Amino acid sequence: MEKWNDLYEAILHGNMDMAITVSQTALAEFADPKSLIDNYMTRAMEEVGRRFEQQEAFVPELLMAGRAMKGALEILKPAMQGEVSSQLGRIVIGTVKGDLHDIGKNLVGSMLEGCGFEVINLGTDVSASQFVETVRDNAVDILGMSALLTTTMSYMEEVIDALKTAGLREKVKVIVGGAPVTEEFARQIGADGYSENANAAVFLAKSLISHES
Ligand code: B1M
Repeated sequence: MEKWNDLYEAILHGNMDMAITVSQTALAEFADPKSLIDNYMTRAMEEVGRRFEQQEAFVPELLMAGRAMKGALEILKPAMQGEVSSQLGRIVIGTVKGDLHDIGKNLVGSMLEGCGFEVINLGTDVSASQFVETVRDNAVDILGMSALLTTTMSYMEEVIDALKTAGLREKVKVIVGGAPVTEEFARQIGADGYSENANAAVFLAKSLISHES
């Protein structure tokens, strides 16, 4: 059994108390938070999703797993935020309208924050006008959108169109992500970048900022 397998089991079975306790123990033993997330927590969520697809798990199980994952992330978050010497840029992120999935988006936000970006997190179910107003009023460098549903990912294009209508498209870089989103889809809708996971989102954001200056 791998060392922190209890964390995988806790999230898979939606046991938030156990997920929190194991995360605390792991940090006390100097485990790397990123590897806990990648090797145990995200894998558990993938397994919950697989079971849901196979009708071996249902919405309450998704909810409980999501709650356990969030509880553990709250414990790990402070340990992911290293020394930040300068502000790299300002990013607004949100999950698009109609979509309530926020675990991955929050993970991306925490990693960006930990790596020196100022992050404005608009939450879930974010409309095009909320994105546009936030970009307009806050001198935002990058707009990041997340979608977990095939039915909501198309809304990303509506947000990009709304930015164009507001005359803001050239002022901000747009990045997209989420399980159903692909590099090709990002290109099709006219985004500036796509990333598969939170680590890659940080690299992408840094590279877009450095090309700007
Ligand atoms: Co839902 N759900 N869900 N769900 N859920 C999925 C997405 C699903 C794939 C499950 C399945 O069928 N296998 C399926 C979508 C099918 C599809 O569209 N093709 C699904 C469904 C159908 C639904 C409902 C419709 C179920 C129902 O009610 N009948 C419903 C929809 C509600 C709504 O949004 N309107 C629903 C509801 C829920 C819960 C609320 C119960 C819960 C969410 C809790 C929460 O987020 N607060 C939930 C959960 C937990 C899941 C699964 C199991 C796990 C999602 C997750 O948190 N993953 C999911 C199955 C799966 O994804 N395997 C599923 C862990 C997270 C770390 O990964 O979010 O992918 P992820 O984020 C990654 C990358 O994608 C990327 O980086 C992150 C970190 O590495 N990334 C970005 C994400 N955003 C990014 C943005 C970026 C860059 C990278 O730049 C800006």
